Amino acid sequence: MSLSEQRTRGFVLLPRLFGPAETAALGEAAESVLERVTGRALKGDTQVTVWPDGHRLETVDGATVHWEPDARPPAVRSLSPVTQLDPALDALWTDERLTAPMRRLLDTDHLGPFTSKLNFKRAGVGSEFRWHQDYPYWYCCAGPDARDIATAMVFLDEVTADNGALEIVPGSHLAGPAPRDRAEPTGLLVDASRTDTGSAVTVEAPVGSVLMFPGLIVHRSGPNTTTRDRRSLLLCFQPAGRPTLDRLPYRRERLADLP
Ligand SMILES: O=C(O)CCC(=O)C(=O)O
Repeated sequence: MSLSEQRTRGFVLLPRLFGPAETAALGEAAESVLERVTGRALKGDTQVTVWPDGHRLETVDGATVHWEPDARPPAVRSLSPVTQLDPALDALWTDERLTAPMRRLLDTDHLGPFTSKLNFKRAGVGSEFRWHQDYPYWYCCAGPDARDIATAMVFLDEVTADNGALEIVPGSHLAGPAPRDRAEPTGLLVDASRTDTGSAVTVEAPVGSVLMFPGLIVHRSGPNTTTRDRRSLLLCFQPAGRPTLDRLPYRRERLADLP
């Protein structure tokens, strides 16, 4: 695909960018980081936040555990930021296999980190993530610089439609911020009744593949209804020299700037 076709479509899938042994090692690092952080959380060593949608977040030493809302026993939905907790994860920020295509996507010569996240999407309990753009989340913190943030999603397990593959609306980033669902408590999700998602594609991929997409692209993922986890590591890049997410205050009032 040419660069201009890629820019029009908005996302790029790089199948099997990481080999099986390397991906397995990243998966082990992810589980070990999770065990360490949740061990501290279970001792009550945390700062708890409950989001307007009822989701519970607990922060331990700067890493936030986002619990699955309805899982019994409790299961972790995501952990963020994470790369600072393990050298193998941290090394990915400068891995040319990621940075070369990301420089092209962001059209910049020098990249820096914005934030990182592990999404666990566990077998049977990983829940839906409704239609959204990442942009409003980033905009509340980074303001207009949020336009220059894009994500590399490294799949630590095979991704299929029934274990929660991403559905993406090609080209939706070109329309800018999409109308948000004002009836939804966080105010961050897309109003799917006012946004055309009819051309969405489901991105299935083998283990070790990487999906890259800009913050303005409209996407969702369904629940994991299988017996297989669908874990992923997300690295959000931006042009070098800008502050990382953890250094920026969350200013919800900025949502008033967006449709
Ligand atoms: O991992 C998923 O299922 C959803 C990922 C996503 O959309 C996000 O983190 O913005």
